[in-house]
Amino acid sequence: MATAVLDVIQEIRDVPVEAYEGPVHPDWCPGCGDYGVLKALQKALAYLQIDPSQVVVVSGIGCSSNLPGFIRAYGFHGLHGRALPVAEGIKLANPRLHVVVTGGDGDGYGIGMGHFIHAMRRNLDITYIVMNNQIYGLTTGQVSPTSMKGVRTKSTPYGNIEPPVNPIALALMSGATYVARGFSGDPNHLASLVAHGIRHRGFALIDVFSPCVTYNNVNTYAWFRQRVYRLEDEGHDPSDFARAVEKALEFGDRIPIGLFYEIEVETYEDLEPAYKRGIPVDQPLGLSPEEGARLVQAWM
Ligand SMILES: Cc1ncc(C[n+]2csc(CCOP(=O)(O)OP(=O)(O)O)c2C)c(N)n1
Repeated sequence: MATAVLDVIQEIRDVPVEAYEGPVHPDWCPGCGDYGVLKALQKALAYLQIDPSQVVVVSGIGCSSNLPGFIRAYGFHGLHGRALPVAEGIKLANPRLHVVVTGGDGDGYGIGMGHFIHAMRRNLDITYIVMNNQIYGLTTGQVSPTSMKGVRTKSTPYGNIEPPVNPIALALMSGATYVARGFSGDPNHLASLVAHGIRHRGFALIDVFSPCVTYNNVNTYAWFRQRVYRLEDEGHDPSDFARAVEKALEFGDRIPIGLFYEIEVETYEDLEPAYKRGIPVDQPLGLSPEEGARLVQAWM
């Protein structure tokens, strides 16, 4: 698996993505790291030849959470921090769909933290991409759960006194079965991590360093370029849990990106007793067509 991530980089580089381009152009700031994440997701879907009608992209609130509006697929733009429970409901109702959740560090590791841990513990077959810019972008630059200690932001003018959350270590400890980190400045590597994450059966976290060029002037592209290195280039074995934990704690002059850990175990869907009767989307609703039409009218 260590080489598999790098193996597809060449193929994914030139894959055409037009089929996944939505009619709305992103309104992110010029240079925002989230453009690279959108492109990486489109490339991953194109590489895997997944039809847009088979994909649901779910989000909460934030600049990054606007992503479902910019990709050609089904989408759900929900409440701040509540993307994962919505995604779990969609996946359980119709496990044939590819469910991808996209959002920010504030959305996922702040207000959505409880959902994050429980989704990983359950191992539903969902791909979660977190655009981690270490700041609240949409609300114009307040400190976030992944902001580094000491940084001055709009809400911490004397320096942040809180230590940051470590999403990679947290994912490993919470039972995520695919744990990776990408960087918007290395887009084909990121696309290949996303493709492997979508193909993985079980909960996949892809935390992405996605620089906010407007409100975070510390963790810039240049800052990351000086520090990041690919785990795959160093022969890291993603089946080695203890080594993955060690790598998760590395954050300083050198910062690893790549696939930290992957394991195949039963998913929540494999174990769900209610599926013995078939999956919900195939079950009759128990309503007459007339009653169904009346309810749809009432909701519109
Ligand atoms: C319940 C609730 N609390 C707070 C907000 C205000 N709010 C909107 S986006 C956001 C943070 C976004 O940060 P992040 O998820 O990191 O996304 P980014 O904009 O940086 O991509 C906050 C606090 C809200 N919309 N709803």
